[in-house]
Amino acid sequence: MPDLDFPAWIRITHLINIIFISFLIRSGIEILATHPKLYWNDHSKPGTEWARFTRKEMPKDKLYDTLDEEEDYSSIVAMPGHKQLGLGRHWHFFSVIGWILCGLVYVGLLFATGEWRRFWPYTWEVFPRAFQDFVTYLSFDLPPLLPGQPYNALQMLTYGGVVFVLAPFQILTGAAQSPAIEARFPWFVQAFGGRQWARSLHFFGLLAFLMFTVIHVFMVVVHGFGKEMAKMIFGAEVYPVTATIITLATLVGLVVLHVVATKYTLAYPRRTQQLLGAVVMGVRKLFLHPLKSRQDYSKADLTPEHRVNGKPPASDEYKIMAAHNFAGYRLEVGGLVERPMTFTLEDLRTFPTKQTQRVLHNCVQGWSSIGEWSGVPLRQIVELVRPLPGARHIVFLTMQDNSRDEPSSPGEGQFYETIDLDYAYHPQCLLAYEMNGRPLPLKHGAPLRLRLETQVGFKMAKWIDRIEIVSDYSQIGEGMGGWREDNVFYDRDVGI
Ligand SMILES: Nc1nc2c(c(=O)[nH]1)N[C@H]1C(S)=C(S)[C@@H](COP(=O)(O)O)O[C@H]1N2
Ligand SMILES: [Mo]
Repeated sequence: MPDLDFPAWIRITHLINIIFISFLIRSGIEILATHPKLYWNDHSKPGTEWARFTRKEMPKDKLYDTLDEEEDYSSIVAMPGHKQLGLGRHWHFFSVIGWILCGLVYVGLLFATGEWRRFWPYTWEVFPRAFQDFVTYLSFDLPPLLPGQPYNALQMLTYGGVVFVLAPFQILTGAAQSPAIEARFPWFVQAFGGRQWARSLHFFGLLAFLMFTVIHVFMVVVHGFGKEMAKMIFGAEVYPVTATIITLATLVGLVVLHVVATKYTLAYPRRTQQLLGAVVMGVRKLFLHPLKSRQDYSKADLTPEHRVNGKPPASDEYKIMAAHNFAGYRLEVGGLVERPMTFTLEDLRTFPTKQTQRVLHNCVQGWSSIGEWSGVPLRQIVELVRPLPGARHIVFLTMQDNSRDEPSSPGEGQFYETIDLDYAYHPQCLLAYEMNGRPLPLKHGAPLRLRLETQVGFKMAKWIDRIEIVSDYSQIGEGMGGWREDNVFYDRDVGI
């Protein structure tokens, strides 16, 4: 058996890994900031969080939404910081794609070259040895390497654990937070104990990575900084002084990269959204877009107080219509269709098919709730109006004007969202007029809202008054495909 060493590909992937991991950590903290509370229950019931990273107290006596709970974290810990969830998500998903690719190359080469044996506890002896090594470190001594191995027993188990346990764990708990994956494979999220368990466990994964990094760097210093860095840079214990200089220069480079990326992101949010979005969108279209929802939670699973996001329309017109149980409501469906149509709420309620679904709702901010929604499958409306050739997207225009209804929000104007036309043919894509067996409450979107269970919550427009089928959305609003995409730089096809 040849002695294991530090070939160039191990050294290079190690460096690339540091770059992506550091962006994953900061952007992950940005995502946490938008709902800085962790739960062990899928209802995300206010007050039941087991951890909170905010001092804000929410009012008990008036309607607030979860955007009011968002925290503004500094750019020093969060990427990019300052309540930029959309941009933080772009960085998180962009980095995770890079990180997984780098990890696949690394693991592939480990197995192709036999270097995987550096992590394989080839005898049971390794476990008691690792404990001895631990005691040795505690007595300020350095444990011996395993024979023919680059590591001592404790290093072997720790590094092996990070590569083969912690990294996959973090990928799986991340995937378990994707509405598309949860909707298609409900057992998968349940295997983790539910959506909020997955989120909490993902947070523990973050802590584990942070702890590992701190101890790892500390141990490199204990073992002899120059010598250890030489192994990471040159693959052998040579030129410790040069290695130290290169390391320090690399660290400065890493900090500069973070500072430049952060400043660029905050200065050019639209460019960042477009650049990173182009990469992330391709991957999501490939893996998440085709997944179809198959959820069927039980009545007992329903959330007693489904959480809320977005403030109801405050116009007199809406209030009067609501006071009359929406008798005057008209849903217009038009655009690039053969037969534009108008529906009253009564038309929708007496539609031949009424579909009911009990499903998990995932807000982009991280909270979840389980609700029962009933209404007309969107497919049926689309089939009635008959899209013309070239029709590709559906636009949902709502009665909510954010300049008026949510003046504290960073954007203005009418709330709208667009989805790809093929989503209308997904099994649990619904125009809902009922929730939990009752007419849709005002705060949940009365009289009509969209349910598209493989997507994050913000796509599911509430208070819909017009549906338009179009070939292209670039002329609508800022052209990014929705109010949140336009104003807070979210991504458009959000299966995660
Ligand atoms: N018109 C409109 N629809 C909207 C929103 C909004 O602000 N305005 N918020 C979205 C977001 S971010 C979420 S999470 C869901 C919340 O749905 P719920 O309040 O019924 O839980 O509605 C979505 N639909
Ligand atoms: Mo949301």
